Amino acid sequence: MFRKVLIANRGEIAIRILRACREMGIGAAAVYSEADRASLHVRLADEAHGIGPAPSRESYLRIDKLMDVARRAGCDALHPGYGFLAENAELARACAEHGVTFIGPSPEAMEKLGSKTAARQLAQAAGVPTVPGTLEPLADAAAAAAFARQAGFPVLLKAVAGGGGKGMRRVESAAELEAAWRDASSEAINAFGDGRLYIEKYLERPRHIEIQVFGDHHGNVVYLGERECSVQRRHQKVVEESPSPVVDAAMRRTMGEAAVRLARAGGYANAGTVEFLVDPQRNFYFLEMNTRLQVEHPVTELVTGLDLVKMQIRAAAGEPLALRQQDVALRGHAIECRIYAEDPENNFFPSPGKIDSRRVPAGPGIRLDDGVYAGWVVPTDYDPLLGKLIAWGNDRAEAIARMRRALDEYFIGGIRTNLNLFRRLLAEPEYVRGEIHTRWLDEWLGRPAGETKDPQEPGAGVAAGAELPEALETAAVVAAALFHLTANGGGSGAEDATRPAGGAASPWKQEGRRAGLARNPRE
Ligand code: MV4
Repeated sequence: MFRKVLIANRGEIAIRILRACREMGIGAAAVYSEADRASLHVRLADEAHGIGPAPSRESYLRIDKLMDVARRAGCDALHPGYGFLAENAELARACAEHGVTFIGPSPEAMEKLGSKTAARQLAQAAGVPTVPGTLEPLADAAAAAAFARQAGFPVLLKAVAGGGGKGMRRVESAAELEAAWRDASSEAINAFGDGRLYIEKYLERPRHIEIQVFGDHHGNVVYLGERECSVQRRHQKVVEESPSPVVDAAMRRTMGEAAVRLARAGGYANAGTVEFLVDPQRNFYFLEMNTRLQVEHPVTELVTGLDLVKMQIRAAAGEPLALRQQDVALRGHAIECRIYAEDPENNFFPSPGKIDSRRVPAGPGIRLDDGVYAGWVVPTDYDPLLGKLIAWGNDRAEAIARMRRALDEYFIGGIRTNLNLFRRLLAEPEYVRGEIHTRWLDEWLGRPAGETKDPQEPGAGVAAGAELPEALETAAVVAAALFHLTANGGGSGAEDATRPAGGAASPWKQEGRRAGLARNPRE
């Protein structure tokens, strides 16, 4: 086993990895940028090493600095977390050159699966269904037009090096193709330094369902159920759950076996995720493979009872998988909410700043993976993910009930967060019925007044940001202001500033709070 792991990341995922190291009796070295000097991952680590200025280009993305810390601190392994360099084959290569074990797949597997067209070829060869489209990069817009004539519109141009929806354009007709080609290609050059495109038939309102796979270095690969990740906004996942409300045992097995075939074909080891689009008839199509531990891994951990980070460390150290496919059993249901320092009432504008107070949820079935503390200033330099709230229940209804209960316990003061969005979302009948798809959240957020329900007041809600009658709005603002003064010592500007300690606000106060904040976003 390793002596000391270098944790090449920050925030909640650095802490998650640190916790696994502690439980395994392995040392851990943290790294930090100048913006993270006082961050929780640094405070919790056995040792921490500065790696440069705040911008990630000058710190968390510097392979040379990471290798220097690994050497100085005597680390024999490196965990990249997610984001930053997690899917960078050059980091995996540098680790190998420096005698440091990279906790993840080989650089070859990462490169093969990083090219979307190469991954599609691999999937096709492994008998994994793919969206109808090209398996090779297209030569030009004319080649795209030829495919579209055959397959019919709409089609989707995608970047070969893509991910996260960048370099992607939906095309409705032949007339739009030239311009869409230029837009997608230049966006891909800017984002990835690679302007090559391929094309697929456009699937309308698919679900996004992904399979967790795990391989060791002895040829064993298993699948660990699926995650339903359809609730997204602008390609950012917002809520994830396992199992998916639409996947039954037979479908899980078919998708799981397909995902394992792809992982085997790619020579894949360690934790990976195979993403699928699923149409309303429940046909599934391979989308892409993520060669890292994912943000939403806790929902899989809670339903499988496994510790994916410990499994990653053991597999990287050469240990064979401790379980076979028939040993994998799913129990209950888990849901994750990504808690962001952003303001849903103000176009999801990032809201960094000082967390002046905080009360965290706990109790049966609740897990909180976060990386913050009261008194800490959320830096502006990075993704404003504060942490993840995860609820487990014996079934989906219990998981939802626990999540709603935990959200009502949760208080973060001093900054805006998206907590209130989750309070509304988890009470939305369509969400509760599992009737979701990849455009659902955008459509739900755009619905006019009266069509989304207040969490505390079923059937009678007014949408956030909705117009109240003028007199009622004035009354609501006054009520909110009074509540600030009497219950909250003057108010702090937090989205939750009017929330009383120990319980949910009344529907009236909730409405007043929303109306007041919507009118005076920075008060
Ligand atoms: C698609 C699609 C519909 N049809 N491909 C978005 C991110 C990128 N990785 C793939 N994406 C999509 N590919 C075809 N042929 C719809 C999306 C898509 C999407 C996929 C997963 C999760 C959220 C999404 C939101 C919008 C569009």
